Amino acid sequence: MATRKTPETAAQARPNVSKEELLTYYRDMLMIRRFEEKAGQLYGMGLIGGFCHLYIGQEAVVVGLEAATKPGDKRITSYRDHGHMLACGMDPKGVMAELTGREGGLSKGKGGSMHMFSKEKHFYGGHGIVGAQVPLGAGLAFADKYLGNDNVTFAYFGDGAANQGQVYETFNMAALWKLPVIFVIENNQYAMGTAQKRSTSTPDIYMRGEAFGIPGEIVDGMDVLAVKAASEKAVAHCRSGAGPYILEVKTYRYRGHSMSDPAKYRTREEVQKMRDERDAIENVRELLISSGQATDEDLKAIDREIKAIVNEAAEFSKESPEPALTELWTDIYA
Ligand SMILES: Cc1ncc(C[n+]2csc(CCOP(=O)(O)OP(=O)(O)O)c2C)c(N)n1
Ligand SMILES: [Mg+2]
Repeated sequence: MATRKTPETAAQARPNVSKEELLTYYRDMLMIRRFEEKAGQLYGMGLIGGFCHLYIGQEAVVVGLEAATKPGDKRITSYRDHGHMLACGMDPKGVMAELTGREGGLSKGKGGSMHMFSKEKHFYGGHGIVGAQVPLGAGLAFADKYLGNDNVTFAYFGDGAANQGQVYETFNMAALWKLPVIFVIENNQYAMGTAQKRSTSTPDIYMRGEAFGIPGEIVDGMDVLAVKAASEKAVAHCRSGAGPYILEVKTYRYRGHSMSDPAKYRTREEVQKMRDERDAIENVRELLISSGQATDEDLKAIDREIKAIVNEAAEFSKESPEPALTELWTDIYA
């Protein structure tokens, strides 16, 4: 097996990360992974219908970004949204029951994988139209600016979505009006079966912000500490009233685009290499163990706790009843 590259450098570069902090990120990333593995199983059993896009491999992106948020901050993303919901504190039972289309789901079983919301946690979807969440995210930031608070909006989108025209219309308005929005490009290198180099004229997408005067940077999305540090910087910029910021987070999805992806556009070896050498959860695990901050047994205990929560969510998502027919014409207009 190939050697890992991140833990040693991460330990050297950031010696002041506390044990508690590292354990929190470990736990939060593992929660997303175990949840998604379970969702994949339920899909295979026919309990989840329609589309289902898993976040496995990308966990460090949302966990690192959420680490710099405060209550009141907002987030909006695409259809690859289960991890974002868990990371902002939405109930795993409600997320899983939405996937199975049940009454106990966060959209009462009427939205499914791609259409879940939480006003309480300021999670504004879950959007199936590629790129559509980007202008909506700017709108959320506009509202906060108008109200005069210091909240920040995180608008997540993919490398494929970054080629949508509406993204650049949004960049222009966000820069013009100095909106407190962080544009997070989750560059997982593929848009369905299309590799970034086949679809995108430049290797680094964040540079497109320059045309609008929006600063930005590249972030290693397989290193949760690097993501957190970049998030803090971007948040400080936005809260200060300086306008939008772009974070292009380089990441990788281990599973197919959705559950129905034959994955013929890349080799098994490519995926295995990322898992072996760069996995974000494994990196934090090794950092905790090599620095003597946790034992293998401590981390196994965390895994058992998480599996119990996820199993409970799965049971709930099977037992919760299907929505009543009368629910068909409710929740249509706010
Ligand atoms: C406007 C629009 N065009 C096409 C599609 C079909 N489609 C769904 S996902 C996707 C790829 C998007 O890739 P990316 O933005 O990189 O996000 P990722 O799936 O990698 O997270 C496409 C083309 C769509 N849903 N909406
Ligand atoms: Mg992509």
